[in-house]
Amino acid sequence: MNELRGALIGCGFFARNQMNAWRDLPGVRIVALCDRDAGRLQAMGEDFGVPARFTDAEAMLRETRPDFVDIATTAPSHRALVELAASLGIPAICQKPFAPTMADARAMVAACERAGVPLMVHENFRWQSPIRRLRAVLDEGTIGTPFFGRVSFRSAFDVYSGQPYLAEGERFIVEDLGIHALDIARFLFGDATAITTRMARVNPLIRGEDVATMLLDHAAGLHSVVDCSYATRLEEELFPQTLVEIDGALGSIRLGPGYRLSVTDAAGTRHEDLSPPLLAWASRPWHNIQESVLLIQRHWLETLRDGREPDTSGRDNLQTLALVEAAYQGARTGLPVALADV
Ligand code: NAD
Ligand code: 89V
Repeated sequence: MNELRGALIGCGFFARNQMNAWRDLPGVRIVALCDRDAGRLQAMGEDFGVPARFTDAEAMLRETRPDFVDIATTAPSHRALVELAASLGIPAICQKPFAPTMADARAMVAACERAGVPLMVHENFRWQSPIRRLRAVLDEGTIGTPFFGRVSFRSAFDVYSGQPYLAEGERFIVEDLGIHALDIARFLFGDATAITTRMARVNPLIRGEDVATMLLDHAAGLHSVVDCSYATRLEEELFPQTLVEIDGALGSIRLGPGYRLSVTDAAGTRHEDLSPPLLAWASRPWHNIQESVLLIQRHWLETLRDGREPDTSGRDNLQTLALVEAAYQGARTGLPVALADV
């Protein structure tokens, strides 16, 4: 198996997880790094032993010609960097949120399709092992046809100290975190046809909304509620656990606090402990997300080698991003928004 040579753009807060995961995965090596911030670039280069360092992405890609590029910058830079990769014929992974607007996202997908290069969005929450197991149990079919779902993320964890930009944007929780929960809803219940949204800002120190409640109509006929909050103080802080409820005609599934799965069907109720492993480089409470980074990056390597479209391809992610856009549109008017109109 030929070793794949990757390059990383963006040496910030989250990229360390991506670098650790690349180091764990066989058959791949990050051969070059890029960041506009020389200090961050140097720190990442030294910590991960990567001597090829650039402050200009185009120079890095032209000089090193990697097999793929991993874009770990924030959303405003994504379109230019993905289009750059496409223009050089280099397959790209792009962090979420894929783009600030649907127009940008569609242009990025079109650019990669024209160039014939694979494009995956690093939409990793559906790759969390408890969510994978939940989907497998749902697929067993013993709860019958699902008629209701809930994907819930409620916390008061201080996300602002590690990611200060989260407090500054006009949009916050739906664009940053709700996007993951909406993607999980799509992963479990299929695409949505309409969304109705209510938003609020509870924390006076931030600019955007930190609470959102969304009702989704799914094409498959069921409804789901996707709710998220960074203003919810609980007896037990659950960050970053996503809780899930699914009711079917013959039973129900719950993914509860502490990664506890309960399945009730004709055979009675059974439980599973779905606690994710603590990888050698991971730290609580982030270990659930950190494991999903490893799993999505492994998926990328497999799809790149096999010439398959990744599950969270740019094309697929347009549906998740459309839900985000529709949520903001609907929160302004109070009315349901049809996804076909986004
Ligand atoms: P950050 O601001 O800490 O890091 C981004 C880095 O990119 C900075 O060092 C910046 O200098 C660099 N950069 C920006 N534009 C550049 C360009 N054109 N060329 C070179 N370098 C450039 O941000 P972060 O917190 O690491 O977040 C990065 C992305 O990861 C965001 O989109 C965020 O939403 C996402 N994120 C995802 C998860 C997840 O679980 N998938 C978790 C946290 C953050
Ligand atoms: O996963 C994320 O996208 C992060 C956080 C968990 C803080 O919302 O930004």
